[in-house]
Amino acid sequence: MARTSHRFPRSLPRGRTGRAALGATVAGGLLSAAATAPERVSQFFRRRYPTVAVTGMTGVGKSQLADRLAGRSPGSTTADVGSAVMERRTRRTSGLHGFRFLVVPGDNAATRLGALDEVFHDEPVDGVLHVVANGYATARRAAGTTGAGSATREQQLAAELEDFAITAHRVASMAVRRDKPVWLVIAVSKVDLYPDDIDAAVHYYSPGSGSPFGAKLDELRALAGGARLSVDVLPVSSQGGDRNAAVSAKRSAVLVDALAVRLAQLSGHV
Ligand SMILES: Nc1nc2c(ncn2[C@@H]2O[C@H](COP(=O)(O)OP(=O)(O)O)[C@@H](O)[C@H]2O)c(=O)[nH]1
Ligand SMILES: [Mg+2]
Repeated sequence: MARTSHRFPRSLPRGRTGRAALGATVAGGLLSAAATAPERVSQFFRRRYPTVAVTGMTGVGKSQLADRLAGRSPGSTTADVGSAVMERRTRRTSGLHGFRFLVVPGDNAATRLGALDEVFHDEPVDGVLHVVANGYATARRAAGTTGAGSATREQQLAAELEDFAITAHRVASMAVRRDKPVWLVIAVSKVDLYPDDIDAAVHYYSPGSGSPFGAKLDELRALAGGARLSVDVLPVSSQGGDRNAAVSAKRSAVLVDALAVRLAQLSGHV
């Protein structure tokens, strides 16, 4: 309780007034909301869930993973694959141990820049879940072109790296502005597509691994200051149990749950 109420003022504009004054504003706002509109009260409580930016390039599986983490069955959403608008998902739990996920569009459209500003600057999130797919991002055709997307795995890995460089820069500047550590979880997704190479993939995406991605992470930690940024790397599959799937539905659920547990630990829930 104390923890969540303490962090609440962060989502309000800072700098002009002190924290005590902001606290009073919040309390007053709550009371007047309670008197007028009950639905706004529930909105107030939802806002106290830690917020998590879900980043990563288009086609890596951000939306499906956010759906799973929020307890929705994938496909229950109407969002387009490669959505250009920020998707919002809430993981509700008993007590206040839920999360709010903000899925940043992966395509480099103007909407993406706005979304990045929102989650890393305007209303900085508590943590970042960066999704990668070991080169298995679903290739999408650019609007107006025909034919199947034909990027090779090498090209996809290069694209993931380039995409991460943009996000990493935003994470670094958020970390240096902030008075408490920022956490970053790399979700190595779609492991059902490379079941025998999961360890190698996790290694590739880990700090200190000597890989191109590892080098980017090392750079980010140096820039942010090591103590200000924690990095976790966890494998996950949002899919499983289909007839030819290499990962069972149960195994997929175990991986998604392990990721959720780690997010909860990093948020101080447990
Ligand atoms: N095999 C497999 N496919 C996945 C997984 N997660 C997502 N996908 C597929 O990858 C594509 C992109 O997923 P989506 O969540 O829309 O990616 P986003 O663009 O990052 O939001 C879709 O066709 C999904 O069905 C996964 O864990 N395993
Ligand atoms: Mg999406």
